[in-house]
Amino acid sequence: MKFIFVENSKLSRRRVLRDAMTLAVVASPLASLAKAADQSNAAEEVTFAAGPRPLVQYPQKRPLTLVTTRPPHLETPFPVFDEGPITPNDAFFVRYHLANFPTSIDPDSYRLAIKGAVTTPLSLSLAELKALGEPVEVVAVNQCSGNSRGFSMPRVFGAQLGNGSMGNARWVGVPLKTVLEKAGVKAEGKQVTFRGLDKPVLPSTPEFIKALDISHAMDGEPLIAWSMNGTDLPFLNGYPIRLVVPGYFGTYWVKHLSEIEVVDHTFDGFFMAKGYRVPDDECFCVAPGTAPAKTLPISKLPVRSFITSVKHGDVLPRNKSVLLKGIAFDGGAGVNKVELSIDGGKSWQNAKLGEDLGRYSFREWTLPITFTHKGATQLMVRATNQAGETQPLRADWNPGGYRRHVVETSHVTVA
Ligand SMILES: Nc1nc2c(c(=O)[nH]1)N[C@H]1C(S)=C(S)[C@@H](COP(=O)(O)O)O[C@H]1N2
Ligand SMILES: [Mo]
Repeated sequence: MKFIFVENSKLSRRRVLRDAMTLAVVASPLASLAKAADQSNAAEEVTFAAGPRPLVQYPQKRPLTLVTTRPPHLETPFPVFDEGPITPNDAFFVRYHLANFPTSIDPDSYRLAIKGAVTTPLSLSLAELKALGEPVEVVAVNQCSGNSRGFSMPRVFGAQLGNGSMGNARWVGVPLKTVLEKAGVKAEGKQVTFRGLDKPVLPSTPEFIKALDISHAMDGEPLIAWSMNGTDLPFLNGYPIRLVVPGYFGTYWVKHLSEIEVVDHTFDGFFMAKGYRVPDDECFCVAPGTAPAKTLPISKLPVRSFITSVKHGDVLPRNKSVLLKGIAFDGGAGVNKVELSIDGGKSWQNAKLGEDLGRYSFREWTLPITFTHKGATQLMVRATNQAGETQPLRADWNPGGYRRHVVETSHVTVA
């Protein structure tokens, strides 16, 4: 694994990043891990099923769980989600599709282009972008479409992700709408496409370009964000600007955003027309192992919940109150109810919801439980949103292993 660094740096930020990158490669076992990961076959990559996955150290990050090295895909170690509803920047997961991602960016010469079916094409500096209007703020979950894919049965192709390809942060930026209004969208505008600075290594690899319908792009919700939890975006999370699409899967949250184009058709690039598609039916699922007849682009996050205070194999005391704790979230209807079952789903008890940080945020929940029966116990957690949507007891399946949101079960022992 090699990072290419631009040798020309009066900018301290650039130097810091460069040194940090160098440091990471030299001072960590990254090089050998990268090699090991490259040589492993697909089956060995499901290490969370077979044993613990290695932690790796990247710039501006604490050690994160390695999924793939080229391009980097790093997951948040699950215990981080028990620390609070906001995922710290240094623990936030990282996902790239293209190995040629930038390792050095000069904020002073950075430009965001707005082009296509607009009356005034723009090339905005970061200062100009930030001066376009009052900054807005949203706390929102960024979750990879394939989060938890590694638990799909039958197994599906693609990186075998655990549950750590998600995170919740406070994003600040300018509404995409403000930028598009400044450029003036022409009547023929049908979709808006987004691309970042990362490039394919091979010409045959498709570029990472995503699209939103013009109505969504103009509804005031998607942001062009430059701040995450009160500070600049970490480099690997899209510095200096990224798209934030509250309620939508992370695939739309284009990092190192450099080009916005209004197009007069439905964009048919690989990552819209071929990748990130789900069965076009009510459950976005098909019978396990079968292929859907019709698909559509993945969109909103389904309602989901996790127990964070307990992990598989934990031993819990009997006849003593144990405070169970976790998180729940959805695509923006808002979490309404979180229930727990300790008897395999026969009966359910309501948890207490924590502070409401907004309808796109993780919502903490707590529930004190006194276990009275000794032995193997299944803790199940199920959330329901304001729209009445809940989680299935048996996992939905689709060929991409996308949007998993089954009721999670933790196997513990009461002693
Ligand atoms: N430029 C760029 N943006 C991107 C991607 C990418 O490969 N390149 N991957 C997307 C996907 S699929 C996800 S899940 C999120 C992950 O965001 P993160 O790396 O900040 O966690 O970034 C999205 N934005
Ligand atoms: Mo993703």
